[in-house]
Amino acid sequence: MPEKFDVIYHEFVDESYEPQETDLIAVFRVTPREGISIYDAAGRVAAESSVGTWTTLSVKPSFFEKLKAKAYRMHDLGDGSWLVWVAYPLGLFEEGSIPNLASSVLGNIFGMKALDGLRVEDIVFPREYIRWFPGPQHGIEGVRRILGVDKRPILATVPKPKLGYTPEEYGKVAYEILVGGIDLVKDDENFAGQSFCRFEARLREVMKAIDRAEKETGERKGYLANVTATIKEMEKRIKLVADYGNKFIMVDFLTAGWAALQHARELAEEYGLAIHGHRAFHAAFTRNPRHGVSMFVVAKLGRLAGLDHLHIGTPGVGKMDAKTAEVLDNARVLREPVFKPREGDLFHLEQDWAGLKPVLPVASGGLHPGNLQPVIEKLGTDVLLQVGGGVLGHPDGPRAGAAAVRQAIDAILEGVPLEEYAREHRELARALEKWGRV
Ligand code: CAP
Ligand code: MG
Repeated sequence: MPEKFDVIYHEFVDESYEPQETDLIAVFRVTPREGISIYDAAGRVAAESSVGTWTTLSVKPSFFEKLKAKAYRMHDLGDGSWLVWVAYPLGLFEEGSIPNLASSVLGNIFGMKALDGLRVEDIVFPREYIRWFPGPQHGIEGVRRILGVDKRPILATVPKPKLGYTPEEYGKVAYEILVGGIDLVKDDENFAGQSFCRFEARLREVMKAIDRAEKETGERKGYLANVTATIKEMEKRIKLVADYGNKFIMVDFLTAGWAALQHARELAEEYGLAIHGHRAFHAAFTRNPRHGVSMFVVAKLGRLAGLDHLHIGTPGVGKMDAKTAEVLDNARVLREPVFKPREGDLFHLEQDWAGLKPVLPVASGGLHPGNLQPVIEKLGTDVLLQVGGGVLGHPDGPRAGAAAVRQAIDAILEGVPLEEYAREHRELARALEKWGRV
């Protein structure tokens, strides 16, 4: 590497730098390529994600010095990778735009030749940055208020199979689920407005089901209607949801994009809707511990952008790959007013949310009445439990499946062992017979 080249990048490393209160801090896990020092690697990350480029330049704009990011701390993880802390001056970022932040800090740097791997573990937002964002409109309390559910976990079901229902069939199954005791029917992520089940026709049928189920049960019910689509279509769908009197929308925000989510959040404000955040696509970049972006960062951006619910995985059980400690950190960063890292956790920093409302964490993926207990024990009751196959797969049908989930919740909250409760509750007994318990 020519010396001059290195010097350019070293300008972006300053171990004596004390981060300012207004700086945005990112924590990277950096795996330098063989022959590249950690200084060179860290400097490249800070440079390319702020104002630097690969060569010296013959021009110097007036804000250049002020906008430089600084890699100010490096820690050897002893496995060829390092943690690197980079401070970004606030002036680097446009007000209120997650796409702009992502283009800098979650941008070109992942592809740099000098690195074998780069993972963004945390981004800490200063108060001044948070002020530019609305955060959740309803938050946990607001969602509980909409549904009239005080303390227990909120329950949702995705009718399975994922696709194939006509609007009428979907309405029928939605009714069974709701009347059986579930609070929310949730669309699957790839259920949009396909030819066999157009969005408005489905919405109409689900709203009829909600109406009937509310009258029969005396409980409030809702529909996590998947409005994810092209922007204009999404706008139409959000308005339709509000016109039909439903209080929720679902946005698959990583496939739709941050701008789509932020736009949905603006419309949700107008119509008073709560937003359910589904995260399909996340594992493409959250799963590799050496490269990509952590779910922790996605969760933080989700809170900033204003999700009311967000999928975070299932601790220790279920069908998706998830590390319990990470799931719990994700839940804490969504719910707590100030996130504090666990003892010895170097990957995360403290985050004061400056008053943004908390987001309801969603545990989903392979849940059934027999494995809800450890989820509640680990995540508590301020959680949304989504049970899809675990309701629709009940041997006696979706209504019995929904009842079994509700019975399992009652038993867990009353502290009664599931087997004992199942003696008096046939639906739960049949579910445990099929899936067992953990
Ligand atoms: C769950 C689900 C969710 C996953 C996604 C599914 O259904 O609807 O999309 O939970 O994972 O299609 O698999 P089941 P995550 O209840 O039938 O498993 O929540 O981890 O983002
Ligand atoms: Mg799904």
